[in-house]
Amino acid sequence: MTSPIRTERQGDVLVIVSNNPPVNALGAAVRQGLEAAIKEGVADASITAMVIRCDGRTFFAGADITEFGKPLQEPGLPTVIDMIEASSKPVVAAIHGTALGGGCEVTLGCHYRIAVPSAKIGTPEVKLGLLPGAGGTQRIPRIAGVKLALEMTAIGNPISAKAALAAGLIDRLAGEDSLVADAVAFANEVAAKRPLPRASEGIATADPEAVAAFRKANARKFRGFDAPAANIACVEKAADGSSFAEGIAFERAEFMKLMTGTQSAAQRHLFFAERQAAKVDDIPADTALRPIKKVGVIGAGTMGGGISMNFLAAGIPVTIVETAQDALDRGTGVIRRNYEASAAKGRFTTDKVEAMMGALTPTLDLEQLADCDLIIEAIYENMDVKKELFGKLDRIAKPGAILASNTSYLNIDEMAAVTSRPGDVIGMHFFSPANVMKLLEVVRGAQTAPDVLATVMALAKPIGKVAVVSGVCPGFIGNRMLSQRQQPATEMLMEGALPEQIDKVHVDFGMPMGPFQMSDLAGVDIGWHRDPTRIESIRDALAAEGRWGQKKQAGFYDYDERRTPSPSPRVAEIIADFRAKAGKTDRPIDDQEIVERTLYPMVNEGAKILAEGMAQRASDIDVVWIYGYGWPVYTGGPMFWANTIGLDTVVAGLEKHGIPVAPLLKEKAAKGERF
Ligand code: T1G
Repeated sequence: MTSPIRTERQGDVLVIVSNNPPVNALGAAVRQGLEAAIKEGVADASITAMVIRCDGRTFFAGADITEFGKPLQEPGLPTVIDMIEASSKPVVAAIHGTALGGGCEVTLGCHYRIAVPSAKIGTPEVKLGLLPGAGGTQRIPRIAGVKLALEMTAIGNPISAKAALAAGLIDRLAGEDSLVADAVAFANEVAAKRPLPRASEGIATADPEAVAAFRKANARKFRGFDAPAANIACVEKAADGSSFAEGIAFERAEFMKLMTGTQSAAQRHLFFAERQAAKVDDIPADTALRPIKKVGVIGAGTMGGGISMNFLAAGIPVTIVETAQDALDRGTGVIRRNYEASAAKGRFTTDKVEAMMGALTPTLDLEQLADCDLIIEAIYENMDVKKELFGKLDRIAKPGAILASNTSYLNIDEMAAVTSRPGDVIGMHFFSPANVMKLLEVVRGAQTAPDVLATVMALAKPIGKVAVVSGVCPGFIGNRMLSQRQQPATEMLMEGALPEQIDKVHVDFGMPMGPFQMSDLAGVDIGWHRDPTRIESIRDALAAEGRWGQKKQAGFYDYDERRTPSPSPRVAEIIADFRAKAGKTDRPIDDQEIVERTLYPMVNEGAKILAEGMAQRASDIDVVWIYGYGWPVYTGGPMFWANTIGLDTVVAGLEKHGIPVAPLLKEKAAKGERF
């Protein structure tokens, strides 16, 4: 097997090059190759310095995540990095792309670091439920201080080369197109310099105020996660006067605790699930895509506006259509205000805001969509109105234009059937707020053409979305499973539970909110028959009293002016009333029962969705729930979570409450299989 590592001589400098596409992951062969190359450089008397660089789009993007959970093949990364640092000759890291995780740690083992201005370095291990386990938590604080080390390790976002230079994490910037030459020149420059700067010999100054402030500022973000606290503890260890070796031993112990835990397994599952979701099994990866240079959006309401913002931010001009001038002005006004708010937070420059607004063409004339490559309708949910619109679009849109609906549950095939081009019709279900939520459910109609599906799937990343393919069924993947949670939750109100108890179980589980808080957010009056005299459910009773949710500061909860929910004595009365009228006597309902009757049915529905082929794979369902509904990342999504607790446990819980078990779930549980 050819080693992914080769060496080249440039004068007295040994250039060690990694070529391990796609991202130079530090797999076993790379580590073995690095070890051999360093040994070669140290042993060869004619070599005065070494440079480590990578071919392809990026410097080492970290340890090879596919090796995790498997027996370690020596040498481990810490060994290689210690060898680099111990080298008697200077080693320069030449960085381009993203030096992440173990890749960043390799640079910290080097004596000098040079990077192109576009490079980024970071330690995102916490996003995999881990920590930098090859010395990063001990070397970063010694070079850049505790404050930055906390940000880099416990939050995990990469920093720019410029910021790294300012922090001392890199020594100089190279020309964007002259990295190798500049690195070799740098190596020659420092070849004779001694002593060699070794990060492990540095001192990190304790900063307990910064640690306390950091913990406080991120408490909400870190809720439920194990890894952030472990990262913070390691950084503290680096600055509490312990020796480097003691710090490394502590780091290793914390790393292994996380590596063998369920959270990291779940977060690593999500890493690959997200990338897998982008692939459509029965469509070749090299399918030619349709060019999307101009997009039309119909409806300038909350969804239409948010959808437009995604394309404008990606540099794709948008024509937005409304039926009335005031609605159009209101819609474009919201778009500008949202962008200005983001600019105020430093997300966009004002020039960028003006450029995006400049690329937005508001119109009342549907005909103006005739030259669009993709047209997305985001009008209100009424099938007749949508079918009429698709009939018009069929006449207006140019040949080859993709016609998409943002419906959250209506039948895409019915819309396609009113056109002469059903192959060009597809669902693009964005989640509100559409310019923020990452999930895009791409609904594949019975006749959706492969290149149409491939084109829309490929569009997701440039517009900042994670796309998942769904078949045509009521509620697609996400809402279909969501509906399985609401019914049993309402039943338990009739049996003795209260909204705040049920919601607390979901929030403690890690969901952003429970079923009743969500109803109040969406609106208790959604789907209500509007007849206050007809009280057939608790929901009817609330709606009849005007308790329509947050917007009315009263729903299943009472809300203060800052929309903080509090349990409502009036709602407790209404529920008790209802139980009495229904002849129900309430009984104690414990939290486990709530989990079994509200979360297990979602897994059950997921199994049906899989069996019907409405989702390509179980991991897609996990991606939907994590990016669309805030399912806790550290459980990996509903299907992975079910695997973790055991499918037999889920089946037993469902059967205990008389809930019919999906055949696929029953079968897998019986065979001891996983999704
Ligand atoms: N290991 C294995 N495969 C990886 C990988 C990795 N580290 N990174 C990416 N891939 C695969 C990915 O699955 C995909 O495969 C292809 O590469 C392209 O990736 C000891 C413990 C670098 C910013 O967390 O963030 O080091 O789908 O689609 O959008 O302390 O990949 O094509 O088959 O994402 O251009 C820490 C993870 C590891 C960085 C590029 N490192 N990677 O993004 O491409 S833990 C990370 C990324 C660690 C040490 C610890 C991104 C990227 P496929 P892609 P991209």
